[in-house]
Amino acid sequence: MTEKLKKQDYFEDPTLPLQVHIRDPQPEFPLHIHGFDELVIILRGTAIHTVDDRQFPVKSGDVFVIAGKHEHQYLDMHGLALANILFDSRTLHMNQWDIRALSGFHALFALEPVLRTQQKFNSRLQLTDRQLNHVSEMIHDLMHETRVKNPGYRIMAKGLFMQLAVYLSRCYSDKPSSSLNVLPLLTKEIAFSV
Ligand code: RM4
Ligand code: NI
Repeated sequence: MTEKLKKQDYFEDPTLPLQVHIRDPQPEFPLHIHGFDELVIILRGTAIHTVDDRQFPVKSGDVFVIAGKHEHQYLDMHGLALANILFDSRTLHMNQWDIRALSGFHALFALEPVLRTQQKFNSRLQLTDRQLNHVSEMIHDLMHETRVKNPGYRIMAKGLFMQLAVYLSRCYSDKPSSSLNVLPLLTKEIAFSV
């Protein structure tokens, strides 16, 4: 049976549905599913990412979301380091205000995780070096906020996470679409209709 990772084992603060883990390096870890979702930013190195029996090469700058129920594992890792932002989409209520109008948001957080096997991962987001540096700073700020726990840290952490989500969604919307990737077209329709 594939192991299911539990929220209580991976979230340090039960009152905050967000947790940043920097895996540098990412250790060997068995195939698993989660009771939460993961936003993964590959910081360095390469690996083969197994998701639901399909294999995708991943490398520095790749960004993707693993919804809890999908089983995954990193194999053949070469210097792999990643930021793993665990979040609980049921309690975070990300789908608010004008983030819904961003086609990249629907692509990254809703459609790509489901359609990735058909799209053969061509639909993933790949950050430029400049974007990856900026994202690393944002992750650092988010991690600091969740650790130091100054008054208001929860709303600040959610604000920083949403800022990161919007930034990544904009990067996704800006990325040139390839003929193999129909997601940008599909998500423009969705963003237009909400
Ligand atoms: C592991 C690996 C998994 C993640 C857990 C929380 O090291 O990155 O993908 O689900 O951490
Ligand atoms: Ni995982």
